[in-house]
Amino acid sequence: MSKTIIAKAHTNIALVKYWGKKDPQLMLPQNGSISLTLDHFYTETSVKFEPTLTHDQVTFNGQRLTAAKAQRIITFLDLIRQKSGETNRAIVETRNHVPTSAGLASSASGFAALAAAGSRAAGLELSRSELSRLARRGSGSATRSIFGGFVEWHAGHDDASSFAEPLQDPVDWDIQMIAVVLQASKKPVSSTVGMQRVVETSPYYPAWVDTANQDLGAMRQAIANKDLTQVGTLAETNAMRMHALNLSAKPAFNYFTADTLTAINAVQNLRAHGINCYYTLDAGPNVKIICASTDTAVITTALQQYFAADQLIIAKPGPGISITEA
Ligand code: 2P0
Repeated sequence: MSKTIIAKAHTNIALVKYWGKKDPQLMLPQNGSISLTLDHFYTETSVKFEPTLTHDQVTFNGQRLTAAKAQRIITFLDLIRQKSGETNRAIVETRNHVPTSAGLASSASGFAALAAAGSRAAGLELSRSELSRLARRGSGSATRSIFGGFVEWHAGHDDASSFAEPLQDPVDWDIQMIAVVLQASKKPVSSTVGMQRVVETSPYYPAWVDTANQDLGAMRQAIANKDLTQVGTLAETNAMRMHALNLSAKPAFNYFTADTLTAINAVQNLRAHGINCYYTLDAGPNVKIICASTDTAVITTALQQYFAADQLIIAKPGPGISITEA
């Protein structure tokens, strides 16, 4: 009889970003990336394969999804069926533990949890590294969410060589992120579409790949040295280079809002006043501030000139996936 398996995966924020695929089918990235898994944001997903079903049933935050909305999840379940020989359809219930409408919902924790729960429910016993490869097929950033702490995703050159590994877990030094949660004011370009467009049209793309590869070595060293200044400086520069790709695409696009620039300026101003803090940005308007917990009060006080207290969420390094049987 098929079991119900529950998996929990935390989201991650890239410090050296993934922004472009060299193989969209296998989801192989153009460059490796390094991230920090966060404790505050996670997805819990249960999967059960059920002989009586004629279609996969997907419920997201308590709401049943239409087949069209669940298509990416169904395609991923098909991949699990193909690998395991499981022939039944599945009941999938997934819940994102992020603040309501925070815009931080991430395919990273979602596909990591689905890979872990789905593969186990289908009878596969995958290693963490095999799970990372499987999660990659759902969404690139999910490759990293299998692991806790600082994580590196090796770009690789084929399915077997493109997976993530822990760089440092647990993280036993003082580094955290303050997420500044902002509302998107315009229809965003999806990550998948945006990164493909920059690969195809930005004249700066080769320079991005070169510098991102250099950033990987420097970031590994900064993490090993537990050096917040170096981690933050490298992450901030890398993030802005990624966003510069978007500005240089044809047609150009960007994820910034006026509030994004306000938050960036606030971080720069704090730094000018001696506070060791840095920002990074992903495919949306939210700003994540990299800092030590000892500076939480001074940073949140400064940010509250512009934003409400509940727009500022403090996240610490978080764990890798956990898998349980219901
Ligand atoms: C990252 N992002 O490294 C980068 C930085 C956003 C900016 O990975 O097409 O949802 O599913 O592989 O992983 C977001 O893109 O894209 C992302 P797909 P994904 O975290």
